[in-house]
Amino acid sequence: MESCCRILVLISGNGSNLQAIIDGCDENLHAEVVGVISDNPEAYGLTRAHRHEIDTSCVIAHQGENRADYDNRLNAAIERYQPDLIVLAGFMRILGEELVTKYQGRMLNIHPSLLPCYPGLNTHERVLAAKDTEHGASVHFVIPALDAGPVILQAKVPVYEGDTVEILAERVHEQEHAIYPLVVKWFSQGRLKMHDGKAWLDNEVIGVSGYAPD
Ligand code: NHR
Ligand code: GAR
Repeated sequence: MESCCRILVLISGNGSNLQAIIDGCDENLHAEVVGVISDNPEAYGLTRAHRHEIDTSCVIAHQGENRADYDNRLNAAIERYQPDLIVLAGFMRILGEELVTKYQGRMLNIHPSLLPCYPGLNTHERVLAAKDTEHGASVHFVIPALDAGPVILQAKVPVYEGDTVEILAERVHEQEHAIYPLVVKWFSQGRLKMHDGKAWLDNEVIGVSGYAPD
């Protein structure tokens, strides 16, 4: 890709994945984080963005506001950045079909489970309750159906007896920080696409469990 990929990151909280992507972009001439939007004005990720002189906006849901009105305000904030890629990084609001469709193929999410297992919230709790021995994270294209878009890359972690939610979450986070910047790099290089409801890397379909080198 000749021109720089303009990346907009949406957060709600700590922003450790945002940090990993900022750090990854520092080493990648193809990509730049041009803005960070948070639905939470207290999100620590906003401080991280400011440290890197990255522009930030907050789009805070009003009490009683319906989802369509929120999405319209979010859409206006997004448009100001003219992004080539939108990265959801711990963004905690479900987005409506119109907004997602507008950016389909240009919107990524990282989800803390081995999708299609455990879509939705509280994944670490559910993995422990089920006594699973394996857990992980998935990067996927966002489609209107929640956590159901085509998976691009997964990382697995073991679950040990005696693990707590905190310990397990930290183990998953470490893997997230490795895989998310890599996927962003692929996209910014023009190697990663979505079509026919599937993810493609270098013109090859990515399998349902994400890219795995032979
Ligand atoms: N929007 C669409 N249309 N599709 C997806 O795949 C999306 C999405 C928005 C966010 C991230 C997702 C995750 O990785 C994500 C994927 C929030 C909720 C949720 O239930 C679920 C999944 C994800 C993000 N949010 C509550 C809501 O009513 C609010 C919860 C809260 O504020 O604590 O929006 O897990
Ligand atoms: C990450 O583990 C991400 O997978 C998860 O929230 C964390 C955000 O951490 N995402 C969701 O649960 C989305 N519903 P971060 O703010 O430090 O990047």
